[in-house]
Amino acid sequence: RSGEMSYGARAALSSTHPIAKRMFTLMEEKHTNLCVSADVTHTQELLELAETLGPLICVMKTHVDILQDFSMDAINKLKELSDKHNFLIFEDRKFADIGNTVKHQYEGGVYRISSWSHIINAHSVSGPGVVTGLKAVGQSLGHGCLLIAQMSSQGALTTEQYTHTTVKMADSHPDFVFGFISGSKVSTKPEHVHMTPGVQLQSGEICSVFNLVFNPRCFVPRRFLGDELGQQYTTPEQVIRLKGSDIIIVGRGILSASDRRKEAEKYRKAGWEAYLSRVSL
Ligand code: S5P
Repeated sequence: RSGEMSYGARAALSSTHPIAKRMFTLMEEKHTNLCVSADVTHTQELLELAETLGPLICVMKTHVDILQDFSMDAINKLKELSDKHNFLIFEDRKFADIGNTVKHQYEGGVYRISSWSHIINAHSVSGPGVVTGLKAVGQSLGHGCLLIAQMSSQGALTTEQYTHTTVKMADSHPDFVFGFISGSKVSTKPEHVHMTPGVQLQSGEICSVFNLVFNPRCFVPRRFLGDELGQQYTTPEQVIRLKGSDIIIVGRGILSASDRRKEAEKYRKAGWEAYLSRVSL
């Protein structure tokens, strides 16, 4: 069964997309299935995250439209760090328009996403034209796309039928779509990558004296952390071992820690151990 194949074995399949191949290979090399969601508002902080967490992650996910000081100069530095630490860049733009519009949004504007992001994602709601449009720009650049098959937020409209149709849409574009954003494994193809957001380690740390003084979040029960706007969390163990996904996407679980590197290492370890227990089933 595909969930029990190693990342390395999946990288070696001839039908695996070049980006997925690179991803599976570096995951195996670096022993990580952690994607950090770098949801910060300043480029300096973004670059600091890339430098300190780079060795621990397989992918850095960005939302460049929340940066207050976006510049191509910062993006070029991010690209250098992605080479230095061997991780892929994923701009979480969630394209969702007609093919012609997304083509322009991907290639042009202020952000020129296609010039630097290895991976992008798209909603399938507008139909296959969204993929055709994005592919017209990204395929020749060697980039790849993930389709959003399920969402982590409460009340998401991604029904079973929607998810199923999204998988079929991916199947018709294997030369560009290499996987999914989803809560669980939605495709049976071992060449498909599944990336899951809405991940936090369940057991909260016992608050240290330092945290009691400087981190007021320490007092807040976990169910109120980050989900007052509908976000829902599961653990790395659940996502990788039970739900059969491949990569955990973690934002605030790491970003709100006082020591981000130490926290990221906890997530890397939890995700990797869950993977090892799955492949050795
Ligand atoms: O269904 C989704 C899809 C995505 S890509 N739910 C999500 O939360 N995301 C993104 O993952 C979201 O935009 C954010 O950047 C990240 C989750 O952040 P966290 O702080 O809740 O871990």
